[in-house]
Amino acid sequence: MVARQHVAGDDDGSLRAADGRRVGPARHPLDPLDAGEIRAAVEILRRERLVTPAARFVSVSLNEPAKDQIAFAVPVGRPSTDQAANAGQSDPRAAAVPREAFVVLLEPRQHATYEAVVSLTTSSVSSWRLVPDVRGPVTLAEYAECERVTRSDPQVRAGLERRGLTAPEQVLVEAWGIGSFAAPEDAGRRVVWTLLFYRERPDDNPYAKPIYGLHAIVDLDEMAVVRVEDLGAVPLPPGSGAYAASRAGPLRDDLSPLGIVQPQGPGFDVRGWEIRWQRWRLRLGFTAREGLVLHTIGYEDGGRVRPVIWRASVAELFIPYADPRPFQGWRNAFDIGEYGIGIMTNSLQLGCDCLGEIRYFDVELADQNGEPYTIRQAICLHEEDSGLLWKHFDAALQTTETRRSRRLVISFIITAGNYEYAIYWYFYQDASIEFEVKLTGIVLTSAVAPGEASEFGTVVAPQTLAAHHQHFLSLRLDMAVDGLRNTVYEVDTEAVPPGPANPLGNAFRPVKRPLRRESEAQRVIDPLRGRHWLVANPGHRSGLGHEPAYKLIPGSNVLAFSHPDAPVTQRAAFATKHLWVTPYQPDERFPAGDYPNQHPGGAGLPAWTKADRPIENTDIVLWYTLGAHHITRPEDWPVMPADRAGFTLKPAGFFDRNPALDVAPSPSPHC
Ligand SMILES: [Cu+2]
Repeated sequence: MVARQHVAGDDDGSLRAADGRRVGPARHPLDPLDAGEIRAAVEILRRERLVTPAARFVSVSLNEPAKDQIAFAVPVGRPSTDQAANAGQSDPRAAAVPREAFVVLLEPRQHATYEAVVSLTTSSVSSWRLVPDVRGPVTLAEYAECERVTRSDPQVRAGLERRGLTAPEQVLVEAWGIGSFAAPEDAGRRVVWTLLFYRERPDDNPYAKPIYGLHAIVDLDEMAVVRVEDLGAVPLPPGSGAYAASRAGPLRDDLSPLGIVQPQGPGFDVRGWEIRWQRWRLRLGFTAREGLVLHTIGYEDGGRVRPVIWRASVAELFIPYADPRPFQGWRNAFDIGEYGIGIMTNSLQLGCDCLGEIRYFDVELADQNGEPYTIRQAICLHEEDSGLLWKHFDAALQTTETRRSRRLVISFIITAGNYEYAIYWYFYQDASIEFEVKLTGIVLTSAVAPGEASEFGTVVAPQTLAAHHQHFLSLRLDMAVDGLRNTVYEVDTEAVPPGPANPLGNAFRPVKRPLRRESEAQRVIDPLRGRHWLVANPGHRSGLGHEPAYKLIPGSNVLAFSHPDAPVTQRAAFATKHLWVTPYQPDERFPAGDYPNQHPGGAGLPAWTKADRPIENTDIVLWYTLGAHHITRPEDWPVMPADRAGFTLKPAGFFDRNPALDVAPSPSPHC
């Protein structure tokens, strides 16, 4: 994005420099806020004296307009210049949509969290409210300050000295959400607890030297250590855990060069935040909390764009650990609700994270002071060869028809403390969509005595225990298959009992059952029945008479092992089911509630679905829980090879034939 100054108050929503000169086209209503808009929103709040100088901004992001103010993308046949697409001129309503910022901020002296909606169009505050009884998430600046105050705390220093560690500046301090484990006397505070690690050399892997048993409880509002707990020392493990190329030992030199060349450039077309590739049309967004957001995903068919998904994002990322020992049992993280994965997003490097003809998107976020900053190359867009698309060899004719598959990849990567999550959305030529997360980085460790082992983790290096754990991603899929009114069916395959209708015993058939109310739509996978879920539009029929649908096909998945009554399960109830369906409500965005930090549980999906609302033939949201099970391995150390988990959305009755029949053969003379 180009830095532009936005003067709020332009009646047409266009961008103008301070002298009134138009400097760019009006933005599409779903475009993320740019630096000028972030600055303007914060200035308006300060001008209205709603914010004290001590305020800490959690996020300043687009307040997304209502659905009836947005249209899906324009079909390719219609003339559309960059400016027209950006301005939303193809959609006459778009230019009139007000630009609004949604602001979450903390007032630490009041121990308060506030939410504001600021109109950038009218340069005024549209709403302002104190959010009662919540503890706002941890900001990046607070995370860094927490390290500083913990390192300089006399009790922490005494604990380090008892362990023979005399260089507190070499201690890595991780601030962890305390969940519902805060001591009663701290119940009113906004607190985190800490895990400490030690860098013997500046380029060491700190997770190789976990400092056992020394934990600080830090009040983030006061930014002070409240208390320090010392369970007694366990010696630091001896290894360095080094993994950098300079320290990993001799490197292989046996890889021959592999280049990805697109001499005529990539096959996608980017207009502002809109992407067109093959028949896919969609828009990108980005928030401090969710990172990448996909908007208005549609597929062009017969000269019109058929909606598939209104909005898709990862709405929570929850990691429970298995080790029950004191403090180790506190380890669990809600990386989205307690921190935000947008703010953890990496700047990607060409040729490293993605390969080929890459188009990167910079994103702009607000820091704790409300100042805009840029994460350069935060989102990566590129094409990949993905093997075989379809093939048949006709033996009689001695002819072969083969098509290679190409996919569009939209990705971003976050670093959440020790761990990396690389998040990929793949769009295919057969109109299917795949979601994949690659888990890499460093497993979380604790020190054990020489020779000690544990059934709750794996010894991955001498005296280094990597606890078993799980990762649960909650995908919020606001579906719009051929329109907003959709019904979800669960489809199991059942064997027909042998008898007159099945004399040979071979018969099986899918059994399709509509999920009519929220209570019926809290489901788990059943791979042995081939269970999948269809999101169908009952108001339409395909040429063959089918309700057009997309089916959600689970990949490998798992449920949480924590006890149903465990405090951590209460806080992450969404992870007790793989599929939830709710009727669309604009304020139902996060499955563990808006403010999971220090929340006792019950918010989000379990609270909303108590109403048992009807979900048939209406605007619905699918929540898919994707669990990655991680029994740690020695091979995960000192940095783990990427593990994968995902799921697929495939058209089912959406088309009347293979939608990739029109893909041309590869230009190779042999095809
Ligand atoms: Cu893991």
